[in-house]
Amino acid sequence: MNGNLKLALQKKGRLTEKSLELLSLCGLDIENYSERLVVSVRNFPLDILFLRDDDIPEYVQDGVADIGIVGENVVYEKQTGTKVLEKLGFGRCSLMFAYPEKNELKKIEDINGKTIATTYPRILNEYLKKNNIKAKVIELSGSVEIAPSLGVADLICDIVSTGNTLMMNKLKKSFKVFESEAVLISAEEKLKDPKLNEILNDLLGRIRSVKTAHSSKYLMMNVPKDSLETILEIIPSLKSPTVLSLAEENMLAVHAVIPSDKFWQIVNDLKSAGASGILLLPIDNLIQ
Ligand code: PRT
Ligand code: ZN
Repeated sequence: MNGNLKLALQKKGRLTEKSLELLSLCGLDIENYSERLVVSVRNFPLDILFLRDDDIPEYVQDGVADIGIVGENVVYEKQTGTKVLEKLGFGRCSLMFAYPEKNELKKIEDINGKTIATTYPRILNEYLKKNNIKAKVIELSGSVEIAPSLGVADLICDIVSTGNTLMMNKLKKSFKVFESEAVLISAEEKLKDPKLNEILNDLLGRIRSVKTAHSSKYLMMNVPKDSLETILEIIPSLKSPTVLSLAEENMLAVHAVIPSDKFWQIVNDLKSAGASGILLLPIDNLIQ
């Protein structure tokens, strides 16, 4: 016990790189981790444990790690009782039904009496029960997409992101069972050890600031003084915009933090209202 907070991450897989990137954006200086089980962070009281993603909820629940980063699909399938502290915005995917192209699946009731192959039997069974559907569930440990062509199942229930795997296996996607993204989990909402809880809150604050910064941009522009009111009405600002005077007397500079996805919706309105020299800049961190 060195007093550090212990974070479990996927050792090698789809979530590894994005998780490390998030920590690095949080200002954490992580030593070269290749092939090591535990790595310390140089400038933050955190030890990172590299594990298989399927084991992370259990290790967190048992206290081997205090917190973990894992897909919601794994959290809900394992049902270890861990709590989701924060959604992290990467590793997005859906658990979906898919069936051979030559067949039809128009309504969810058409699944009645069918055989479904999946690696997520718990989430699937819960969904079937909720929708009052009786079907046979076959649990496989991988390569679910080949089950229909092998004659093992009528349809599958699997994770889909781009849909390429389904296409290559001549399967059509159908109803969505569950949507997932990477999440930060812990055994309890608040850690028992107050020191560890303080470190966790520091980390959570940084993660939230990185998330807000990534979904925001810094907007700068020059506006004629008499259009200021119209311009301020157009800007979907997170906080009150900054208005600065310029050397040119009848012009002002307006600066605001806006949600990134709103920019292209408002840019024409800004121009029509007389804004010029419009600049949109990325933000590294945004502490609110
Ligand atoms: O070795 P370890 O057990 O740690 O890793 P793993 O192989 O079990 O998991 P990994 O690295 O494949 O995925 C980790 C997590 O990433 C998952 O639990 C999901 O939360 C998330 N994720 C995001 C995905 C996908 N996208 C994804 N596309 N997990 C799996 N897939 C697979 C899917 O199972 C299917 O085989 O990719 C295929 C479909 O992809 P598309 O793009 O062709 O639709
Ligand atoms: Zn796994």
